[in-house]
Amino acid sequence: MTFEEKIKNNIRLNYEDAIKLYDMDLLQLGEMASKIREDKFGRKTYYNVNRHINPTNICKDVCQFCAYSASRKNPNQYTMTHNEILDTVYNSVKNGIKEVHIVSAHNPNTGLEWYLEVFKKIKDKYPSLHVKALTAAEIHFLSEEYNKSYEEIINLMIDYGVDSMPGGGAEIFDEKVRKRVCGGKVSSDQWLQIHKLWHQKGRKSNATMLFGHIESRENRIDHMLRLRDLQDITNGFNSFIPLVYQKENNFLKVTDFPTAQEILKTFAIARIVLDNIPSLKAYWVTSSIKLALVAQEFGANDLDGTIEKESINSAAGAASANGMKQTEFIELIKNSGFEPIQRDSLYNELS
Ligand code: V47
Repeated sequence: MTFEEKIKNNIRLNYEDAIKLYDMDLLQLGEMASKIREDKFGRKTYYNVNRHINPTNICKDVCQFCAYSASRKNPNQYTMTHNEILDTVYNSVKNGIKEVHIVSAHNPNTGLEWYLEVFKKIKDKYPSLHVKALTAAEIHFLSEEYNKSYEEIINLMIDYGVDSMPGGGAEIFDEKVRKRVCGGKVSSDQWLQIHKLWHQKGRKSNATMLFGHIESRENRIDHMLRLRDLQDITNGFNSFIPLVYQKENNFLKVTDFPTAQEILKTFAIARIVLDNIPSLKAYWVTSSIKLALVAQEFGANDLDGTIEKESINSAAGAASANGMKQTEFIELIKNSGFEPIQRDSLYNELS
């Protein structure tokens, strides 16, 4: 049976099938992925009006790919006060944001309350603003640092007003590669366990995959299948986000970077293999906006959002420091032949 026949007959692709997809012609693969995308979303492409805030870059972990974290000797280290964070949120709310996406480094100096209380302060002032915050890597760090179980941290997040969890910290699940790129932080099993617990509370999250560094195609498929297995149990992931590795200012020695063709194949394969995660996000920050627009023809139905300011990937070379204007976003999606739809954080259509 061909891949097309398997997909048509709702027969899931297994690991061996999925690896073989990489050998297919790009356009043929794109056609298969596009068909699935069009059946689910037509020509609609979702985006969100959001703001990213990264309140501290002081980190007790050292991930080899990370250009954002500052060691304590780094003169550029910073930790925002709650008032500074609230001022940022205030200015962004005036600009119409519907979501604030708050992700920090693993700072052992602030205390647990600094991490959590700010969510309550934001929610008290802006009850309808969606707070997407704390990656599984941060939850693991807080759990170890403050001697609390994952469930205790998750219950606190809910009490303090976190609405959904971002997908960061997943990196690549293969244990050998993970050890080389981010040994010491949350393990793959722990990352999955934390999202499972979050989903069991009736909450939604996203899942990322950092690719284009030292991982293999096999590692990417393995990563997707571990997510697919968890999604079968919880149905809690809203979107899958392949993050393209940015090479500047970090410790990882990478010599071979993925071609645009390899990136687009990875998007298309994710759309085909991850049959149970509804949205595929082309995060324009790491793929570049041009490739993100092309990725719409390879299965992507979501381009994330306006962001306003971005520190993690821009530190590693991405052209995202100042976000994107909503009008520009809309024009770009329209001009690429798709229908821009503003969504909320849970994928309800707004306009
Ligand atoms: O976890 C760090 C990645 C992630 C680099 O859930 C890098 O909606 C590329 O998770 N090159 C944080 N990537 C960003 C993230 C995210 C972004 C947008 C939307 C959502 C969502 C989540 O950034 C980290 C890490 O995997 N990252 N360094 C780098 N050099």
